[in-house]
Amino acid sequence: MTNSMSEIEHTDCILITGSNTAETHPIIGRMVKRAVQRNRAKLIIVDPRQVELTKYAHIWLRPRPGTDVAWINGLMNVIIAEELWDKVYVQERTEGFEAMRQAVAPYTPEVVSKITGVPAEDIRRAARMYAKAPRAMQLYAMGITQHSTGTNNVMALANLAMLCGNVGIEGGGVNPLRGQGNVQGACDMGALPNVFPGYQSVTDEAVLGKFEQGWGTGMRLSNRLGLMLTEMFPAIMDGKLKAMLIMGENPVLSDANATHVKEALEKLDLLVVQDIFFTETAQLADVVLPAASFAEKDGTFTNTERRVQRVRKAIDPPGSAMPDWQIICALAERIGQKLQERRDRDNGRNAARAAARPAYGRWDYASPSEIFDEMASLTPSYAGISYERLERGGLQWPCPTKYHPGTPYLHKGRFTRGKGKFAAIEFAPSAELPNEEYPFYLSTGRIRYHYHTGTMTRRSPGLETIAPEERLELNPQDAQRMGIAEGDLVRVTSRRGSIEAKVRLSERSSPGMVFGTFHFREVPINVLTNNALDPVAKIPEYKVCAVRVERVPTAERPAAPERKAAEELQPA
Ligand SMILES: Nc1nc2c(c(=O)[nH]1)N[C@H]1C(S)=C(S)[C@@H](COP(=O)(O)OP(=O)(O)OC[C@H]3O[C@@H](n4cnc5c(=O)[nH]c(N)nc54)[C@H](O)[C@@H]3O)O[C@H]1N2
Ligand SMILES: Nc1nc2c(c(=O)[nH]1)N[C@H]1C(S)=C(S)[C@@H](COP(=O)(O)OP(=O)(O)OC[C@H]3O[C@@H](n4cnc5c(=O)[nH]c(N)nc54)[C@H](O)[C@@H]3O)O[C@H]1N2
Ligand SMILES: [Mo]
Repeated sequence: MTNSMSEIEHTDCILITGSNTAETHPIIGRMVKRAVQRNRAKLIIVDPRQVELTKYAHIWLRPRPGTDVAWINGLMNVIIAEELWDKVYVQERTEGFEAMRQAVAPYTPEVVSKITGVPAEDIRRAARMYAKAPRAMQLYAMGITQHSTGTNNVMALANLAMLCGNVGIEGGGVNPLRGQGNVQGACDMGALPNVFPGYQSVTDEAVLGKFEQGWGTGMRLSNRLGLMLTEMFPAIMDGKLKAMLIMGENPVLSDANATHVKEALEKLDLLVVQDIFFTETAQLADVVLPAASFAEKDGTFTNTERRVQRVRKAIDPPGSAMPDWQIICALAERIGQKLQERRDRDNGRNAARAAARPAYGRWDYASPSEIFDEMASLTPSYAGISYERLERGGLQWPCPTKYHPGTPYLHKGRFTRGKGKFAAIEFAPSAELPNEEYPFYLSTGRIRYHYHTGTMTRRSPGLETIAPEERLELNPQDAQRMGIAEGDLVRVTSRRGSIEAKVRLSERSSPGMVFGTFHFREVPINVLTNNALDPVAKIPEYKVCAVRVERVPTAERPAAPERKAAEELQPA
């Protein structure tokens, strides 16, 4: 997030799009409810699904999935036409306005209405409400990013925020709600194919030199860009990638076009999986490394508002499980020894003598806090943070020095890059649209009671009692037309595969759309999803693909073993 969570309760207008906030970020969802009820903030929701927070919204726009650039450009079109934009801010703090103005000129409310299905007058109302608010905050999540146009969707939102002077102020901002507890921290630490910790580029010679020295590598570090996760599966199929270490991911259930993913993983020469449970992905592994869970180790998590917080070990890990950092160090040490032996052999030297020397950096850390200190010494945005300081509470980066209080919101006074840059963005349709053969939109996501592939939440008897099985959400109009009743079994088929699940009839999904989750291994919905990628972020189009829905006749139905398993799990 550019801004902080607490600012939600100190703003005049909140625009939420592509985020089922009340279910997926319940704490932030509560803050939004309070902002509306107690502080009279205006709430605009833009979502194809009738999410819980629409009950609190002043305006709810319901666009067709995958049409975000169109409505966002439409809002800007109105704001410019009605002279509601922040001219001083645009003049002083931004560049590229003219090109953006030209790009949004064709997106009149009437044109946008045709693309999105949202009434033109609603586009005007939303534009006025957002632009007239002294401070307006945007919250978004996967409904914006998980598209083949995800990067453009985000840039369009940034355009809108800058047009109204809402970046770099308290109670404003463009705020992606990060998903996992520590996904922000993982990115900050360089768990990306192109950067070191703190987003320092691997192609920058000065940066490379700094890390070689700081880590004591004794060799040049590679300046080559790695692959994104979604690029790895095709690379395996092409024979370019032979071995993989998967740590804390279950791609067999979570990645788009799952059949293809499984095929790729089976083709690897070596697959190592490091997880706290024996997952569907671990079942394909040559070696499984048991890891300790969050409650069984020390460390830090960096949350969605860039706040670094301590996590403290509460219980011992079971069996031979170890904290991830110890597993990584142990692996690295052995790999370093092997590399050194090979190098010495090539150089004709004595391998035994060589093995005694520390090679390829040091891996003998005594504690996570020692690792943190080394990282902070090489990472300007974390430089002022230490475990000692974190004892007194979390700190928000950038925190460049020991006495710096941390940064609640970014781009204050000036943008990190200097001037805020408008981009001219054109609407483009999703990679796959419904047609006669596949007439429905499939949208996928989450429910409140389960987490992702269910490795953890489906082991909780309480949650299993509330949500024991997948229920595909179908609009009652469609159901009636097709003779489908609540609880009926349907077969859903896309160009990539087919699954069977029971339906729940609900107005939450609009006619022509079905919604399902990826929480249940019995209904692996990613067999259906499209692995078309955004060209920049390489994120797959989880939120739009075309499917066919058919009722499965009773005679064809198998006994439902999953149902039984769920019942066995229920507490007596
Ligand atoms: N209970 C629970 N909470 C979670 C998780 C979980 O598994 N379970 N996972 C966590 C993680 S890692 C993440 S990333 C977050 C995800 O949090 P969210 O992104 O809120 O979760 P999703 O269910 O993917 O919902 C996306 C929303 O986008 C909407 N949407 C779909 N298509 C479009 C579109 O084309 N345009 C727009 N504007 N909206 C669209 C959907 O209707 C839905 O309301 O949740 C986190 N929180
Ligand atoms: N159809 C569809 N697919 C999606 C999405 C969608 O909206 N629709 N959303 C996507 C998104 S946003 C996300 S974030 C991904 C999530 O996809 P994944 O990350 O693959 O899903 P998880 O089930 O969270 O898997 C995390 C794994 O980490 C393990 N684990 C937990 N704690 C630890 C630990 O401390 N150490 C180790 N080593 N392992 C641990 C868990 O047991 C689990 O197996 O799914 C993506 N897939
Ligand atoms: Mo996520």
